[in-house]
Amino acid sequence: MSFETVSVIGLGYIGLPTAAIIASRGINVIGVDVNQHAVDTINQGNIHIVEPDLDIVVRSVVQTGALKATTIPEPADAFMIAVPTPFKDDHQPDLSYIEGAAKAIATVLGKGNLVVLESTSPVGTTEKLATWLAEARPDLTFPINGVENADINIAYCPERVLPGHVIHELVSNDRVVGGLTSKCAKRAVELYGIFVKGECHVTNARTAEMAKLTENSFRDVNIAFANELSIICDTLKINVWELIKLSNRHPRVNILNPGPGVGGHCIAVDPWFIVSSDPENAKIIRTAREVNDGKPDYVIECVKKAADRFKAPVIACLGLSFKADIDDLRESPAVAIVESLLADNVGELLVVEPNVSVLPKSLQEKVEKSDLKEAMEKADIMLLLVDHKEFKRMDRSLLNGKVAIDTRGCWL
Ligand code: SAJ
Repeated sequence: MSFETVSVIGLGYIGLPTAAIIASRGINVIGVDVNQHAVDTINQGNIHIVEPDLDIVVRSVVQTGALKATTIPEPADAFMIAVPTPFKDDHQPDLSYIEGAAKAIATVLGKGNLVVLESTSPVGTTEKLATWLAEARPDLTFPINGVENADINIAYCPERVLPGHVIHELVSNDRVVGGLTSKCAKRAVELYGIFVKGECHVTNARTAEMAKLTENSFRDVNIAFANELSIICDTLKINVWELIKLSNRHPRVNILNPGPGVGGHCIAVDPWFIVSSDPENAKIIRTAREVNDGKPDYVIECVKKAADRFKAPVIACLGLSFKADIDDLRESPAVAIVESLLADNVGELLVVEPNVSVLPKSLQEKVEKSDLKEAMEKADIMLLLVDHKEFKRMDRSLLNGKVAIDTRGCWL
């Protein structure tokens, strides 16, 4: 049976591109989001997030009528859930958005439907999703407690796309598809066959959930290794960037880059889902999180030491986003560092961020946004926080006579 109508629940950084790509393959797509502004923006053919080329795809599928956004779920052949899974204050996962999505779609579920969870989730969440749906719809059968041929198929298929490359990676990346039964997985592979050119690797839901957490934790641990090395190298007066470059010439060594800390809504969050599942045994994964979360404090101390050398230090903070050449400030270590320098009155701050038009609220009243030229002229200390292209290609001779603190290894 083919999929005539697909519904995507959650129209954010993952859901909207997924909905638009599926619609571009001639499928009728209903996008659902609780945010009325997002729904209205999309229905006008526009987008409420920043992602290269997404606007073109959305505009075209809205114009042809293939994609429609709404706040109220409607019946469909398949439902893909792409809602946020943040953590709470104690690093415990917050599954309330998934539970909310389950309750919303339960009302319109019909026999033969497929439900796929894409949100990054702790192991066991797909089983919970099945239970929430079953509680809401006692008239249907679900693939739980060994039921093989249930009315509803349920699978987990984590998103894996890199922000900034989403449109390309959505199609080209391999996918891991974990079914609650093998029939569920088979049906999900058919769904992804509509738009994925990469391979779909089939497993069970728990393994697929863990695969996603493992991928991001692997990256976090590797970055923590690099961040720890960067601090040790400062003590030993060694250039960590040169060291890593040389070490990576070994055929089996591939160390990632140190930085001011790890940001974004994925790598800095997902490892905690493993820690919360097995706190006693998740030692390296927890320590990596702590090392990366501690790096901003180390950078702040370095700036304070440098500032002590000046009577009235002027500090240019270059970059605010969580990584290069994007406008996303979520969980950004650069923002945390600037906030802390401001709170501690370390000096006069000049903040340069070419990718945003206004500074975040936490900074707005305390500091003006500067441009690079002005910052270069006035600053005693140049603090590079994000490796944006504008900073990488800047004339190094302009740094002469200034203290340069380069957290990204751009000005070697
Ligand atoms: N970072 C470093 N050093 C590095 C690489 C990254 O300090 O060598 C920092 C970045 O500056 C940033 C943070 O880590 O602050 C995260 O950036 P990222 O580029 O590593 O990852 P994300 O969060 O943009 O996307 C990741 C990707 N996961 C992996 O590469 C394993 C992406 O494929 C996932 O889909 C995404 O998480 C997600 O949504 O989970």
